[in-house]
Amino acid sequence: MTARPDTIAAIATASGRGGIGVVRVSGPLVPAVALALAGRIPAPRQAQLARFRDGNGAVIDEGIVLHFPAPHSYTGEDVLELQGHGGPVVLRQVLEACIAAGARHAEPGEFTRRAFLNDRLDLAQAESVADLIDAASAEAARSAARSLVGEFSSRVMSLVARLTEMRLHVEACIDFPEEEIDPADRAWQARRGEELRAELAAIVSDARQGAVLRDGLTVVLAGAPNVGKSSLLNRLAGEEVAIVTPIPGTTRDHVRATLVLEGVPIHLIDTAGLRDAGDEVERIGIERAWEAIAKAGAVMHVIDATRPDTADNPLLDARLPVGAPRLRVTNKIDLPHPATGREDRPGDASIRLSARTGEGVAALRSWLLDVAGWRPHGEGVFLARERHLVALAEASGALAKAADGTQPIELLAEELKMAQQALGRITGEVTPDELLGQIFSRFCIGK
Ligand SMILES: Nc1nc2c(ncn2[C@@H]2O[C@H](COP(=O)(O)OP(=O)(O)OP(=O)(O)O)[C@@H](O)[C@H]2O)c(=O)[nH]1
Ligand SMILES: [Mg+2]
Repeated sequence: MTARPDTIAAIATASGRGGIGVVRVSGPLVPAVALALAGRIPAPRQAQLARFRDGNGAVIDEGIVLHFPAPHSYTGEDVLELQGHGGPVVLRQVLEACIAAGARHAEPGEFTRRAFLNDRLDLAQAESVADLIDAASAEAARSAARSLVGEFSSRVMSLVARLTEMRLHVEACIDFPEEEIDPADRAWQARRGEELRAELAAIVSDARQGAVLRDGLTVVLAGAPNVGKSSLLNRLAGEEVAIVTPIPGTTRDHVRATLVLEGVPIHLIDTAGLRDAGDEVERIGIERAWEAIAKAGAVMHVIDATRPDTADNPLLDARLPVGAPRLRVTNKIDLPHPATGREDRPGDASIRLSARTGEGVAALRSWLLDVAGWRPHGEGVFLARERHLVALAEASGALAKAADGTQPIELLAEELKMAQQALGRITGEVTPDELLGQIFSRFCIGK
């Protein structure tokens, strides 16, 4: 037996003054609250004009009442909306009248938590409610809306369904000694494992872009001393955040600036020029530069067009985080420079610009937006969270082991189970014994 939930109430609109303001109430006492404030229980889902009264019968406001009986409401419980005038004092009085009628103040997120507990939303959808409200750009809002209507969840769940099917197949083979398992079965499993891995990789890529829309992208400016990293940072930031001098080794500590492009936060980190020499302070600065590079979401390798020797840095190539996009930025093209083209390399994104004149910087901004996952009319990107990425990575690690194809079938079964559990955490499902039921219903006959 679960305890009967209590009734919660809160001002649902933003604080401050506005044309209208809404107090929302959810729980079993909704009819009593409606009677106390509006003098009647409004017909379901019909806007009705009413005077809102406090406990002494004094009129607080006049507005619209809306009643959504359970379970067809946001929370799945009885819900009452009191839409009055949007002044902070009047809204507080309406809220206090609801409390006097038996409701209590809602905690942050409590309406949405109830929606999840009552299966109105899954976990990923519930999270996207907050993301939609917090969205800093139209693109982030669109991505959150896609998660809210369940696009992210349904892709995860369709993957879980296919994973379940594969698990059934594998579990059915487990009762047999290894040598008696039909090689065709093993081949089917290997194929299916590969398909699932590819689908998971596609989801990971969309989710990763979505996470960048939400949290921003960290981009490190790296390269030899004096190539113009700090000048480029200043140019992008639109202000003199970093010291610029003709002396190689000017920058030691990181200099940070956040740039907001189309609502997407880009966190830029300018670092010390990479070289062997230097005093103690510079050496520490360079060590820190390597640390920043190792953690970067993307790296700009800045090259001096007049000094082709700055184009090569095998160490930089080796120490880039795997999967982090890298851009070769050839700077100082306003100066006479040899036309070697050595700074460009096939397969690498590259841009030629001048931090001094600003030529080519627009192309750099579009590269940053592109790498951050911003699309003009973005399709398919989900506003994922770190938690989703961790779960997806875990599932993908387990599937990679499962797809190996050589391991004993018991281990394969175990890896698949782990992959499924990791994915189930995204939508908040807890379905441990569900699989057993399916096995019995589908495989117990004769096998
Ligand atoms: N002509 C020209 N000069 C530039 C350009 N960008 C930077 N410079 C000059 O190059 C010198 C070095 O610039 P910085 O921005 O300090 O270079 P850095 O890469 O940050 O150097 P360190 O911090 O020492 O690693 C300065 O004298 C700048 O004025 C450019 O696009 N054109
Ligand atoms: Mg510098």
